[in-house]
Amino acid sequence: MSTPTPPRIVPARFGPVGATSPVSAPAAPTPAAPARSRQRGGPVGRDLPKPQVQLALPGRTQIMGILNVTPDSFSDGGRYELVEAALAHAATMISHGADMIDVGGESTRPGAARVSVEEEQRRVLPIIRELSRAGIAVSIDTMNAATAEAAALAGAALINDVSGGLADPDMASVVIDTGLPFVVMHWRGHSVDMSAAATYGDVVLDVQRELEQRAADLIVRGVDPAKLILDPGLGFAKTAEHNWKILGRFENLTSLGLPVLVGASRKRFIGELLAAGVPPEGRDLPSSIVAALAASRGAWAVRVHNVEQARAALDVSDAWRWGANA
Ligand code: PMM
Repeated sequence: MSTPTPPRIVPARFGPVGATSPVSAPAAPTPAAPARSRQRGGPVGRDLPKPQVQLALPGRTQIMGILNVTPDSFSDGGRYELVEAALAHAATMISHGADMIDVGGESTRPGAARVSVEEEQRRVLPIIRELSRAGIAVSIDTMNAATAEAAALAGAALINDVSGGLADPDMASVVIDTGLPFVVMHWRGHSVDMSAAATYGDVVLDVQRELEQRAADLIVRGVDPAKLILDPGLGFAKTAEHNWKILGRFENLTSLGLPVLVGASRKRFIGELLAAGVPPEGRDLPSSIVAALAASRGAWAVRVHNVEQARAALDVSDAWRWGANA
């Protein structure tokens, strides 16, 4: 007779770490069951209610799985160009515990050239349509207001703009009109020339101040503050030293009172910790450790390539926090 496996202790719900966010007010909806417990047969299926993104901080850091539909992405370039392959990869990330899938059609790697809005939409819209039809929360990674708007119509649940609305003057209106949550990333210019903008006094205070200013500008334009998410933009006009300083003083970001998203996965500054010649996948373990550390300091979500590993790392961090609050 086989012995039943004891249930895993999964902290269901506990208080947020660090500053209380205005979007984590009691009225916030109860967080959904962890995505890993949702069994899905695949992204193509029956229509489900329009998926939404949880902005509350339930003490469980969420995972944004990266789906770059770009031929030149440094980490998975060219492999997921076909819609079917992209959908299959998204389904795998969901089964591994992703809470949402971040779909991007334009590479923002250092030095990358821009693609046309038409090409960007050709890459991302069919995927967004299929994923959201299947009830999967999709984030659209774009700097173009027209793409954000089209993605919202296709079912996207969040707009992730690495320029925080600076690249396209129409982005704020789209955010207001769609009512979707909006990621405001710290940004100082397009990829081709961003390394020249990596000059700071105190990088932590400068990034904090510039993000705060960006959020204030959007709020003045009419964006609902409860829809804003901040992101330090690791690697965007930042050296490895800048990135580590920002992570090391993470409370400067959470103290602004908005959810914070962290995108460290497989970035160059992670690779610099490793021996020369290690492939992008070799960056997953250190990336997952960064994810767990960011979670332990109150990150709302992490943007990652290897969802399975990040989920395990976050489970440890979440359980640790649960233990501290039990
Ligand atoms: N990084 C990249 C693309 N999109 N979005 C947010 N919000 N934060 C990031 O750090 C971020 C992003 C570039 O990384 P990739 O080429 O691995 O997607």
